Formats: sequence, structure tokens, C-alpha cells
Amino acid sequence: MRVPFSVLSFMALLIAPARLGAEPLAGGAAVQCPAPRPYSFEVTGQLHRDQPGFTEGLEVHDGRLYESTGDLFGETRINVIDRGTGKVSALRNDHHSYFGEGLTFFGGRLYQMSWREHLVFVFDKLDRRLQVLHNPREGWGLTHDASRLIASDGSSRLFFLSPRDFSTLGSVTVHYGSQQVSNLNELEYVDGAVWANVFESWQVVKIAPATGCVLGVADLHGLYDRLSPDEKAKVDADGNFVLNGIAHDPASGQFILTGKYWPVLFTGRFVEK
Ligand SMILES: [Ca+2]
Repeated sequence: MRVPFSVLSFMALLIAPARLGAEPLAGGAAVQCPAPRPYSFEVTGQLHRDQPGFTEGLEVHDGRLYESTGDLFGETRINVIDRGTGKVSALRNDHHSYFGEGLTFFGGRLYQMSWREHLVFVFDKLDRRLQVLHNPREGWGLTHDASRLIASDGSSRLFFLSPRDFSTLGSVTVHYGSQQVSNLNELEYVDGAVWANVFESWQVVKIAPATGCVLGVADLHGLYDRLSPDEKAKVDADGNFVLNGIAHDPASGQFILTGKYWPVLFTGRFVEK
């Protein structure tokens, strides 16, 4: 069952922080954040994939679209999704070995986290496993800036990590006003900001990584509205099939968004309202 979206939803998000899983910031807000700006998502294209995946990580690297999937159906995989045809090819299928989560490329290496196994797998370009690192937290979303990996663990914190050994270099609490934003999931670092799916919501938030301030909130209900009746039925089939997966293509400047087990990926841009 989907609740019809109205323009009041964004205001309700700000007025009733529970919609974002928000809670008061312990000790009060150390940083005064500007009010988050509302964003919409302007869709420029759709890509119908030829097989679904329980999307936990999504990233464009060297023009190719990579996906990490979780083990909901025994399918912890790293996929390449052909951006022209939607054909999904598995680079790896580790089945039930662990529950795949966020992935990112850094320094020519592919990092894939597991969920509750506290593992981080490091692969080279030939899909050879080079290292298995330890994550002291649950693995959710993963991205990187110029020198650090950036991970979420389902809480309101972003963690900055060493690409060498996944040691924690720092962290920041994501908030607006005095409210924390919890359930941070899939991530994408673009031009100095971190974009994050908020688990079990239709929101993507834009975060200043230095302060944790939420700079913007995008409502993605419109993506659901674009699905065909058959596609909506597939997305509605399981409460786990929530919006998740955000990648940025530096060549086009556009984002790619999808959801867990969704049959469609959307291309477009965030537009400040
Ligand atoms: Ca991503």
C-alpha cells in the first residue's frame, strides 16, 4: 500500500522528524545548519533491467554501472548493468556467503561491504580478491571522497575510513536543526556533498560531510508514479523493495536512482525547487 504523496509531505518531513527516523541531537546541535532546501528529481531516462537485483550499492566507474546486491534470495552479487540495453551481468555471485552491501571504487580497487558480517572485500579490476578488511560496524552504504572511504551503518552517522585498512579516521552526525537523521543507507559523493538514501523512505538527503548538516531533501515519490502498473506490482510485492541505490555519472553529470529489486533504473538530475 502506498500513501499518496502531497506537497505537504516535504513540510511534514521537516515538522515531524520521525518521517526521517530523526531524533534529537544529543547535547544540542554543535553546528548551526541552514534550513534544508527542497529538491525534486527531473527524470531524463529510464533503463529497464533484464533481471532484478536487491540493490545495496550502485556506482558508475569508467563509464560502467556497477551494482552490489544483498542476499535476500541467495544472490550476493557484483553486477555490471549495461546502460544501453539493461542487460545484467554478474562479475561475482557469492550467493549466501555473506550479505552484500555498499560498494565503491577507490585507487583502482573495488570495495564491497557486507551487512552484519563486518567484512569489507577488496577486489582488483580482474575480480581477484586482494584483501578482506574488518568493519567494526554494520555495513550499509559506501562511497568515497578524494582520500577517504565514507560509510553509513544505518544510524545517523557517516564514517570516514582509511582505504588501506578501513580504520576509522573520523565521523559526523547528520542533522538539520537539532534533529538527527537516522537510517542513512546508500551513498554517493558528488562535488563536495554526500547524497544519501534514507532507508524505508522516499527521501534522498544532501549532506555537507564536514558538518553533517543536511543541505537539501529530495522527495522521490515521483519515481513510483512513473512505473507501469506491472512494475508497480513488482515493487509492491514485498515491503523490502524500497528506494535504494544512487550513482552519479561524472561524464554526463546525471544521477542514476533505483530501488531494491526494482525492474527500472531512472536517470536524471536533482533540481532545487
Ligand atoms: Ca552509490
